[in-house]
Amino acid sequence: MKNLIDLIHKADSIAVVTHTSADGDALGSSFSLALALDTMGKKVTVFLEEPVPKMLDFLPGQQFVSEYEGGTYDLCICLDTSDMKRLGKRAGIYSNSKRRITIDHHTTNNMQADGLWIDESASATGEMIYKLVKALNVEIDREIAINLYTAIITDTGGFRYSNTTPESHIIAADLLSRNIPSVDIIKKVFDTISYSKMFLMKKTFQNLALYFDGKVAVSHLLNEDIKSVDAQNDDFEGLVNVGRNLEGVEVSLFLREEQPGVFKGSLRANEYVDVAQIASVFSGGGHKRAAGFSIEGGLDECVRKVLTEIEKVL
Ligand SMILES: [Mn+2]
Repeated sequence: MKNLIDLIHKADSIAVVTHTSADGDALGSSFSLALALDTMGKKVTVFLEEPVPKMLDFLPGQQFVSEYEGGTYDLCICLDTSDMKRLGKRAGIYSNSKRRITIDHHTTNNMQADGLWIDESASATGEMIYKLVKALNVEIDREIAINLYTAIITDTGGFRYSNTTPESHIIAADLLSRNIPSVDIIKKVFDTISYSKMFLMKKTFQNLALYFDGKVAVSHLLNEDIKSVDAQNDDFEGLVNVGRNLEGVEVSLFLREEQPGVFKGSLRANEYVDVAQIASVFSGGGHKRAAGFSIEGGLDECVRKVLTEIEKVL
């Protein structure tokens, strides 16, 4: 922490980056940190790969988002990102900056940094940013609190996932005391469903299949289905839980065909399977009970390859 604070104090211009397909933790962490750094008088810019998804458009701090137009930053802070590949087109902003900080809670982080802070026990990167902002002596105002609360509820699934700790609740309680519209945030993040998401959910249910005595659920979306609606990135959020929530299921696999023959795989486990280990076979990563990877080939072939790896650890 002392090293991170030194690096931040020494920097004037600071870039903040996070992973592609940024979710509530990625964006909430980025905007809350940007707001805090701005309060400290830093020149802060947030670089994103995609526009902020509609379900997260209420997050304060979006005025710091900008297009990258070249230049080198004193410091680049990378959040919630385990691998350079996940920075997409913005990898150069990080690698070319004078100093680099990575703050993350993924178990399989392999980023290079001058200041590296990995805390696998944190439910969300937002929990770590909460501690950092406090350590920087910046007041956690309502705008910062909205971002951090969104980060924590996103990554804990509303305090439902096994990564939820007493500390998640203690931090959330402190954030709630700052007069944030928590009911509206929860409704927006978890309950409001776009038309395209409802269509993709219907397809996900239709395609659900069970293996290994019902311990493994597999579903998929084909590229043609995805293209038939104007699907946004957040429309895919949580579809892997359709299989995960079925009684008796330990592992849920969800494959989405991003381009013909190229699938993005999501894995979830309920109690005992380490899916990060399975994802790593396909050069992916993540957490013990939630991981992701990419795989190329036909649908049946991809399903078979992943099932083979799941069977080994079941
Ligand atoms: Mn996260």
